[in-house]
Amino acid sequence: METLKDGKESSKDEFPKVSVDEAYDTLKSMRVHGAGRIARFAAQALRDYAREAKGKNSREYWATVLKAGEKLRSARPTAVSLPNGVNYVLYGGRTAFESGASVEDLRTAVVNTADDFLTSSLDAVKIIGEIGARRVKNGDVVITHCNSEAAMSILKKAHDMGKGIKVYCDETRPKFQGHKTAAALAAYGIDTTLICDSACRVYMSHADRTVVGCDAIAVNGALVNKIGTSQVATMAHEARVNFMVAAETYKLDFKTLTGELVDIEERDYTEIASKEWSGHNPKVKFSNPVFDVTPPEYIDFYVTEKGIVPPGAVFSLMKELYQYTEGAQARPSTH
Ligand code: RUB
Repeated sequence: METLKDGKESSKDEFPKVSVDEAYDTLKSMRVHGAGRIARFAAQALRDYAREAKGKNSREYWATVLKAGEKLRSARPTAVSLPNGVNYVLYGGRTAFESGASVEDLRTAVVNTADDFLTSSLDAVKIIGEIGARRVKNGDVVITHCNSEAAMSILKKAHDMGKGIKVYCDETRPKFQGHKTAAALAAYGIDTTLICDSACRVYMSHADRTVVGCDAIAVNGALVNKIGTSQVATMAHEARVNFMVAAETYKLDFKTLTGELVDIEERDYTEIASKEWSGHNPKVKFSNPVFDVTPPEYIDFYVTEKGIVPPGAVFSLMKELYQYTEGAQARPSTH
């Protein structure tokens, strides 16, 4: 455990130690979810694997670490934080491997790079809270969607600043992550109301702003986030309500620079209706895409740990960060 500057306990061991296979299953079944958390969970699992992995020589050791990274990276397809986090950890090892490091030096390089990622990811959430909260006004009514630690960081900081905000959380079907958000914000002392997804438009007319998290940012400034985000954004746009997105820079999806699209995860239908669902008629088909794309026109700005970024500036930010993290993907840029 480490103590951060504000005295709060942070951690390079945020999660229980698990094997790579267990980590993969945990990610796939969403027992750990949320883009930032899955990145840290995978980075921690990879670090713990690298700490104990064996190899007769550097080449053999490095091959097993790469294989573990590949498995973790493949657990969920949409949140780019997962491959970006894993790639960042591997980048530390690869630099050492290419310079002819011994197994022990390679191990140290991977472990240190993972710890660097874990610390800076948590720092980024805190900085986003501080920057974003300045944009929240006294007495604001805010709508949020799903369960985002970065979005909640903004809301909690605004509350700490005495802004007297009121938050509406929608349920976020099918997995109801909005319930978690509502419970966490209410426990923090924020005036919180849980609404069902279909009530969002009713409350949008009374809202001052919308704050959501992010799984991936495309080069054109579009946002990929939990299914339903684009509906909320469309309503905010229609009602002329400010739409802000909390996003660490390791949510930038660099593959979109070369025209690749972000994969949208499709999950099992039982998340929508159980097999025992009383109305189930075998002729009914199900579809369960769990992320959607919000066009840049509906987004006022991203709040990153580097500052406020309008959707139109995403390309420049990608170019700037890609230069110094070439081959490593982005990492939180707090230090
Ligand atoms: C969670 C989700 C969150 C983003 C951002 O989806 O869409 O809004 O991941 O979260 P899931 P954070 O529950 O399917 O992982 O700000 O915590 O990174």
